[in-house]
Amino acid sequence: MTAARVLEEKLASLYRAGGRIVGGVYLGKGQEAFSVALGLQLSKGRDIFAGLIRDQAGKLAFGEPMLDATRTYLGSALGPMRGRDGNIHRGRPKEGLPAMISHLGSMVSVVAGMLMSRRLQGRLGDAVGASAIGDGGTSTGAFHEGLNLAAVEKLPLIIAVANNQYAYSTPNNRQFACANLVDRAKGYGVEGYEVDGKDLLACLQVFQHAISRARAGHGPQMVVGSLLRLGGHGEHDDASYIPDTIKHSEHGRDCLQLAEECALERGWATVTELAALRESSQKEVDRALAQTSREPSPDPYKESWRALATSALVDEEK
Ligand SMILES: Cc1ncc(C[n+]2csc(CCOP(=O)(O)OP(=O)(O)O)c2C)c(N)n1
Ligand SMILES: [Mg+2]
Repeated sequence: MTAARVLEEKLASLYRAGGRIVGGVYLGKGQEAFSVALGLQLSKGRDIFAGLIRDQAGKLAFGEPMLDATRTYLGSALGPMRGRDGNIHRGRPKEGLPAMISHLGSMVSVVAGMLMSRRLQGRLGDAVGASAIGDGGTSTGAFHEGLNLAAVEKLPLIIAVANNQYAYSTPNNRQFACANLVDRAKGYGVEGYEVDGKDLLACLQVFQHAISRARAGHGPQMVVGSLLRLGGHGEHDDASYIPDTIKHSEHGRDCLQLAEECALERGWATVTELAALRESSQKEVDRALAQTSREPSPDPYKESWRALATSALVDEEK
């Protein structure tokens, strides 16, 4: 969580400084606990994790190298997308990290398809696949079709719904009429859970349970975490439409600060250790950026314009 926060703070300042980052910057501030609790409990090499634009923390926890993020944002030819895809559209399908197509539901059927193909080839084993989604994304056709298919096929799919109260500027009460998004799980015969998405321990527990249910053959599991996006939709957006009453409510509390308070209270870390953690994250981010800055951009005259799946990253899922 700390590494993701420090990295994203740095990406935000590079974006504001101008010139270094082409395209948007979309951050996960306030969503790190929910994201990390999932990414940490999946295992790279066995499971699949389709994180979205607010899942920097979960991706690092899953094992995506920090360089993948800096190289994609800064357009290095040595990055996983060879400097040709912007910001968050990166992945390593062979390692269980499908590249994000869209934030709005398309990854549910991608992960379901990856699980189906492994099953048909007899190599699914006890792997699970996780697909992140936002509150807004749960109203798209892609989400409903993907979830329905996964439920019918009883796929070991975890759907992590980060309900950050807004889809860009549209609040929950203009998005859906059900009492809680978890009701959508019931409608498809899927097991669903609600959790305080700012509470790291609660998130770890609920994802542990959901992942073990999926591994044990109980079909898709939907976890809805409530939290607040502690920033704009992207760094271009000042989020002025979010009222102060919400920002200053329980929803608006910072999950990283809460996790640090929890670690201190329980004696799991000291103030000095937490400061050292921030410092080592800072160094890691600085190293990744310094290395990326020395790397070449893609050369359009020499570039092979074939797709990701034909490069060294050839997808074992095909
Ligand atoms: C078809 C389509 N419409 C609109 C967008 C722009 N867009 C990207 S994310 C987003 C809001 C998504 O809200 P939510 O699912 O709640 O996720 P959050 O951004 O809150 O994490 C919008 C409108 C898009 N990418 N694709
Ligand atoms: Mg949202």
